[in-house]
Amino acid sequence: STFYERYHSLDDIYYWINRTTQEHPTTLSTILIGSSSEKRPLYVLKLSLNDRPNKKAMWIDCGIHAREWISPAFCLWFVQHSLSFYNINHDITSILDNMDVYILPVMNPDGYHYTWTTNRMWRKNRSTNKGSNCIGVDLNRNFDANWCTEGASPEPCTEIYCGAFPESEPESQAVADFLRSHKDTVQLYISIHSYSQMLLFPYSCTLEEAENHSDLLEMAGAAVQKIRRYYRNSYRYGAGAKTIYLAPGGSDDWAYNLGIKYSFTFELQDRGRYGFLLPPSFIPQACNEALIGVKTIALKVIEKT
Ligand code: 0X9
Ligand code: ZN
Repeated sequence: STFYERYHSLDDIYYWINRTTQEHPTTLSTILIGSSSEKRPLYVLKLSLNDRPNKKAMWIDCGIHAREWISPAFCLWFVQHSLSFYNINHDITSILDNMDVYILPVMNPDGYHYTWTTNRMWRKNRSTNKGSNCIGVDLNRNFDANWCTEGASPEPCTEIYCGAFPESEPESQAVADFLRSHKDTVQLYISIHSYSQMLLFPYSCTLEEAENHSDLLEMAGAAVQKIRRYYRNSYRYGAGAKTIYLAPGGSDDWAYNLGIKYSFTFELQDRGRYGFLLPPSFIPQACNEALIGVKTIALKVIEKT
């Protein structure tokens, strides 16, 4: 199997970021956006194939949740696909002609490392909590979107602990700071998770409909239909709160409220047979499904704007 058909340790991913940036100095650059609570660097890759005035951008983050290994695997897959198929594949070419892409391969490096060394099923980051012996905050409950209301927990020992206050964690703060400072160019926000095969959009933090709900629904529907046609695999789609559960403090809702009106969360394979322990042999199809979904949505954003 190739490099992209395997899961990689955090050190391997850091090495890959370094080497891939060096091999593509004109198109790929590394931006240090902050560091984790255990002081690991948070690197964003910027894919920029040309210099157009007023060029827009999209953001993709992977690895918010430590145990969802298919997620960082997708970010690497996406970069590799972009570098290999620009000017070969029509869709990726038009996307990269019109947009820069910011990719955060591992938002939660401490948790990811911990799943490789100590506890494969760890979800949260690895920060210590004042007044508790329990470790970690759920980074996808730590953003400032109806923070710590129903669907999150103020109890540090739970898997959905929201943290002491919004953006209390260096990982969520680094992402929020970066997006705040790039909100005039970033038109599309995508967050990659697993598992359950869903394509979600705002809101997850309230049962209310987003202002452009019908747009988001149509885009998600088109993406899911393409995945079904090409790979014979089905994904459910809809507003998060009504499709899975109420879950406040998520990055997608926060990015949406910041003004990034196209905001999606993918839940990749599978539907529960292997769950987070998805075997490496499933990586190619799982990533290609997400790739076709991301492309469909990105092309629609370009069309609309
Ligand atoms: O609960 C989550 O954070 C995500 N599901 S997961 O099984 N990967 O943990 C869903 C996130 C949907 N979006 C928001 N809740 N904002
Ligand atoms: Zn997740």
